[in-house]
Amino acid sequence: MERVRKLDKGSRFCGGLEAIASGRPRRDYRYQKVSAMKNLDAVKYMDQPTLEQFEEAVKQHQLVVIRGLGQTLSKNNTYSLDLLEKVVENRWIEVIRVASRYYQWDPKNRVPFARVPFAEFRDRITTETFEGPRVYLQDDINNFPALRKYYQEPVYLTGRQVRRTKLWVSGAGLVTPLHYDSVEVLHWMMAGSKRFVCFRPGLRGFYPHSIASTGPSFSQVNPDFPDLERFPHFRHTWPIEFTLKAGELLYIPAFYWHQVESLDSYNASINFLWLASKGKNLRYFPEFGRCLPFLIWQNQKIQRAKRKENNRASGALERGNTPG
Ligand SMILES: O=C(O)CCC(=O)C(=O)O
Repeated sequence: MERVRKLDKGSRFCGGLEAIASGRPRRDYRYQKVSAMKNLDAVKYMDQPTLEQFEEAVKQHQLVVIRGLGQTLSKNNTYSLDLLEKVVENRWIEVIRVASRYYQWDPKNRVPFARVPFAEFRDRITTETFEGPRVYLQDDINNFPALRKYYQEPVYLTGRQVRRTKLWVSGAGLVTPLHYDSVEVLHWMMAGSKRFVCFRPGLRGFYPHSIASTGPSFSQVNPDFPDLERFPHFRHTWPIEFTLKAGELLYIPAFYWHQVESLDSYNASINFLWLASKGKNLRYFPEFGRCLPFLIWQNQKIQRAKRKENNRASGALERGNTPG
């Protein structure tokens, strides 16, 4: 019997009616010939789970959306541009600057990061057009120490050594290319919403950039418009698509592929990263090995940032101030 089932109208997983209504491309290429049943419980929705219940899901290596916590975590509930402006006080921030909403970069070079004053960033995201050049704030939360007053760390981070916490702020339509992280991620949507297209771990079908490139964990395929002549095996992959709304937290297990589209005119989120267990790294060894040089580079960057932070703090103490 033909096991292939055509995902059609309005399916949560194929960008059907919903996609047509929103003007997004309707996917009708062959990789959508997915067993819909297979994806039915690909995302586990949990209402204010206990830490133990969450741990169980982490063990299952499954995508989890946690609901009902937004109110508890945010201490004022409105993560607006105004609030950020107040917190950042027009300091210089790190953004990526790209030519269009679907961006790729030359894998021989680094991602096009730039430093701009916050006011310039604010100006740009409030005036940029859907298809024109874009900026995306993706910076370490340590550069916004005053923001910590406005949120509480989720209880699900208890007992984990969080390696990095990042703030993400973007305008509508911006798409982070398909990639996987070799760390575990908890992505908390503070304002706006994002469309996630995820795939279970694996290398076949995803055509990641070369191991010698600056993006060995980034796919060359754009799942919204896959070039199946160049990337024929991509048709055998199974997308899991869903929208993460403000107040929700998404657990992305290490090595899961994800492409992320910002949907609202203003989107803000914080993500927390911690190292995957040795067991997971062993289980996904080919994926892990591919991004080892990147991990080492990132670790050095984190250490440098920590040293800078310590120097700043001890400088402040010497001047009789407490660190910010
Ligand atoms: O929000 C985005 O644009 C990308 C987020 C992401 O890749 C992550 O949280 O791991």
